[in-house]
Amino acid sequence: MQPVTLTRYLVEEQRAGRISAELRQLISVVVRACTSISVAVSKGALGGVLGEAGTGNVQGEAQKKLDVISNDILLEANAWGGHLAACASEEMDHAMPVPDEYPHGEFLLLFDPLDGSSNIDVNVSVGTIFSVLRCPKDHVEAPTDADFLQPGRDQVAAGYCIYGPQTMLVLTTGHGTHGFTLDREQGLFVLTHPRMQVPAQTAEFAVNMSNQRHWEPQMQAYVADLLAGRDGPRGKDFNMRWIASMVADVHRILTRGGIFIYPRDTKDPTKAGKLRLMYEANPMGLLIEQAGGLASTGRARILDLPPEQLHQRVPVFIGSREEVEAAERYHAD
Ligand code: P6P
Repeated sequence: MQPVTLTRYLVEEQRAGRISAELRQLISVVVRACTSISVAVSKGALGGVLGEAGTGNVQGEAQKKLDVISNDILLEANAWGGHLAACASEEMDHAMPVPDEYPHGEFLLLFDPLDGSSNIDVNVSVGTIFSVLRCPKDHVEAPTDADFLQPGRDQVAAGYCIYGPQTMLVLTTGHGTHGFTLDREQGLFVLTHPRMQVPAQTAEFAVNMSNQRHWEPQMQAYVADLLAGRDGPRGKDFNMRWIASMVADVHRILTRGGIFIYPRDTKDPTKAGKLRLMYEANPMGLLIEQAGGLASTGRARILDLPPEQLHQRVPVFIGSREEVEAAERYHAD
């Protein structure tokens, strides 16, 4: 049987009435931009794209050259198509409406153009995370940040592209989570992981242990019991992985199970966690839930959170259903 390309998958989803022609076009444009980002990332030192850009972003983080390059690639690719009203990005203070010389469409696009960029210079997997929302009332002439403040359950599509040993796209339009691998020779994505399922149980957790002294007592107790292993209350040994690239850690969890945690901590009491709700936790949460997993703040479902700010942060417990539920029990104070 002929391999199913992303183009064929999207045409068949549209024919089945599960996505519109406009959403199909939007996803195709975003994925083409990710292919360009994959080329830029893979050049590394040969492309003069490593290192700092010498600028900072709204998060107060120093931008890498590839952060800025990836952001520009996504903005340029999505400007003229007529399917978007505006973009919002980790790298931009505020939402950016589509230029007036182009028609405005019914969708809003959010992205972290290059997540995990601290790993770029050491050649560890990084990725692009994206989320698609509808414009309020399906059309907004002058979009603002407020138009993006919709709960994650309202996303019409979400995905990431991971730039690792393989470049892979993992996508959901609300009908399961599916993985596509880039065939570089033909320059197209092939469906290689249909209907991904997160195993309900796991013996592997992902957390940055160096923050342990800053965690809430509930989080301390939960992780202490993981570390106690088979002699402790959990009755089994756990393994730990931390890549410090959310796309890579979540991809491993989608593939073999696990729980990824970035909890609230007291390092900076003004922040509710490190990860951003709108373009990290929400898209990853939809992908994981569509694959049978759970996405929680430890106390509430991430996709139900009513956003208050475009760049707001949120505690994240995401992955294997039964393990996220176990972590929630420790936080059910
Ligand atoms: P830390 C990358 O900067 C990121 O936003 C996520 O991709 C990753 O999971 C996390 O931060 C790593 O944070 O504190 O371990 O460097």
